[in-house]
Amino acid sequence: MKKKVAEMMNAQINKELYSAYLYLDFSNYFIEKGLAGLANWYRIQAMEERDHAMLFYDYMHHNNQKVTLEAIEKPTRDYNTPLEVLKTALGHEEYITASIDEIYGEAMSCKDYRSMQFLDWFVKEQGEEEANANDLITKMELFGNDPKSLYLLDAELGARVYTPPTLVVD
Ligand code: OFO
Repeated sequence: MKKKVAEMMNAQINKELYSAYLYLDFSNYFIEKGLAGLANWYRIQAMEERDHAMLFYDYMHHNNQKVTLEAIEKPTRDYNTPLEVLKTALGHEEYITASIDEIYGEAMSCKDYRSMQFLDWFVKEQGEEEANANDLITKMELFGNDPKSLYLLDAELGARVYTPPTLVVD
């Protein structure tokens, strides 16, 4: 693996762990607001982000690359409503998509086909992440101002269960 690709993947481990930390704090926020379903949804999202970090971690080690774990930034609560949380999530996913695309571009420019194949899963995953974030915003805009509808939406999100990633590094 080329040095620059390895450096970008190492940085991505930190970004994915930050995603997990950010979403855990979203879960924390929703517990405080009495919205246990949204709290559940983001707690599971945090678990998925930890999985994403571990996929990069495993891929690096499987390719004899040194992994350096950096400090994880503190999430800042710069939102005041559930809808603002969901919009923050979408903005964050767009940032992660751009980051994955940058690594992909670097791998492509140095003909690192193995890394491109590994990253293909993340390219698809980011499409799903952004679609989910947009879907939640739409639902919150439609139903968030009506307490009964919000209760039902929260119940729907409370049914989400954790599933491990379909990608395996071996
Ligand atoms: Fe790792 O996909 Fe969200 O951030």
